[in-house]
Amino acid sequence: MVVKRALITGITGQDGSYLADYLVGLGYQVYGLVRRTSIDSEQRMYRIAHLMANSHYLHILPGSLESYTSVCNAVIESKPDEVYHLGAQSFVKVSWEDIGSTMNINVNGTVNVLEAVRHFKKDAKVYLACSSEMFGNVLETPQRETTPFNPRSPYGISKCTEFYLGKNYRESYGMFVSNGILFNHESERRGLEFVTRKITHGLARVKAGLQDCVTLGNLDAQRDWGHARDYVVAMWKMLQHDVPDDFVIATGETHTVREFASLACQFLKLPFEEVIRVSEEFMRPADVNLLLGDSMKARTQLGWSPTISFTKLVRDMTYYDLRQVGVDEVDYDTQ
Ligand code: NAP
Ligand code: F7E
Repeated sequence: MVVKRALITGITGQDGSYLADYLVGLGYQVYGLVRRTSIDSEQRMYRIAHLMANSHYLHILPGSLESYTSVCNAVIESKPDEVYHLGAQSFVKVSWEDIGSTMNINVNGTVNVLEAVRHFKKDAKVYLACSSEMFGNVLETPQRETTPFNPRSPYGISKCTEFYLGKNYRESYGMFVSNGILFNHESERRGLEFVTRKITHGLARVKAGLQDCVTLGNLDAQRDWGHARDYVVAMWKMLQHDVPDDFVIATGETHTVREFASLACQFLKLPFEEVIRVSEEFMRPADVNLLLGDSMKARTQLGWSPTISFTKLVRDMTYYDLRQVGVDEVDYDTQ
C-alpha cells in the first residue's frame, strides 16, 4: 500500500492538531511547518505533544509562512501528496490592531505556499483555509458558495484574497486547489482568546473561585458553531474529491454569544446575570452580526455532515475546562 504524505501549515493550532490526529489515524506520514519560536515552546506545542511521542508518523519542519525559502524547503523535504494550508493570524480582533502582520502572514504566506507547490510539487493537492468572515456584513442568509463576499475586517479581507489566489492558481496553472469556506468551529483545543473558550475557561475559573466574572463584548453576535473535529474531516474529503472546488462547511444552526454563555452557566449552575459582564474593551470597530451557513453542496458532493451538536459542544468544552481547574465534573448535571 502506498503511504500518503501530507504537509500541514499551522499544525500547532486547533485545526492543524486535529487534522494531524486524523491523518496519522489514516496512516499518513504527516509533516508540520512550525515557527522556530514555537518549536521551543511547550505552550505552543501542547496540542501535538501526544503525536510527537510517535515521531515515526509526525515530522516537524522549522519555518515560517513569511519566509519563501523555508516554505520551499518544507515542500521539497516533505514531497507532499496533499498540502493543508492552515497557518494564519486567525484572530479577527487583532487584524485591526496589527493589519501589517495579518496581511503578511495570511496573504503573502498563501502566495509563498502556492508558489512553492507550483515550483516543487505541482501535482500536490492543496487545501486553503478560507472563512465565513468573507461574508462579513451578510448579503444573503443562509450563506452558501454563491453568496457575494462583503468582509468587515482586515482578517476577512485577507481571507477573500486567499480565496481568489486559490481560484487563480486553479485556473492559471491547472493546480488542484480547494477552498474550504469554514464557519466557526470550536473545541477543547480552541485558543483562549476566542469567545467560546474564553467563556468556558473563564466560567470554570469562576466556579473554582479563581475569578469573579467573565467580561465579554457583543453578546448579540450570532454564529454557526460546529466542532473542529468534524470540520477537519471535511478538509480531507475536499482533497479526495475528483475535482478542486469551493465548499461551505457549517452546521446550519445559529446561536448568539449570550446563548452560548447562558448554556455554559446552566451546566455549571452559575447565575448568568452575576457572572457575565460586558465591556466596550471587547467590542470591535465593526462586527459581523449574523453567520448561518448552508453546507448542502458539501453534504451532497462530499458526503460530509457534522456529528457534534451545539449542546454537546458547549457541554464538552465546559466540563473539559472544569477538569482543567481541578473541579470534578461528576457533581454537575450533564443533561
Ligand atoms: P489557530 O488555532 O489560531 O492556529 C493558527 C496556526 O497558524 C498556529 O499553528 C500558528 O502557529 C500558525 N501560524 C501563525 N502565524 C504563522 C507564521 N507566520 N508562520 C507559520 N505558522 C504560523 O487557528 P485555527 O482555528 O486552527 O484555524 C486554522 C485556519 O483556519 C486558519 O487559517 C484560520 O484563519 C482558518 N479558519 C478558522 C476557523 C475557526 O473557526 N477555527 C474558521 C474559518 C477559517 P504558532 O503556534 O507558531 O502560533
Ligand atoms: O468572536 C463576539 C465577537 O473571536 C465571535 C476565527 O476562528 O471564526 C473566528 O472568528 C463573536 C464576535 O470568533 C467577545 O465580537 C463577544 O462577534 O470567537 P471570536 P470570530 O471573530 O467569529 C472565523 C470563522 C474565523 O475565520 C476566525 O479565524 O463573539 N464576542 N465578546 C467576543 N469575541 C471575543 N474573541 N472575545 C470577547 O470577549
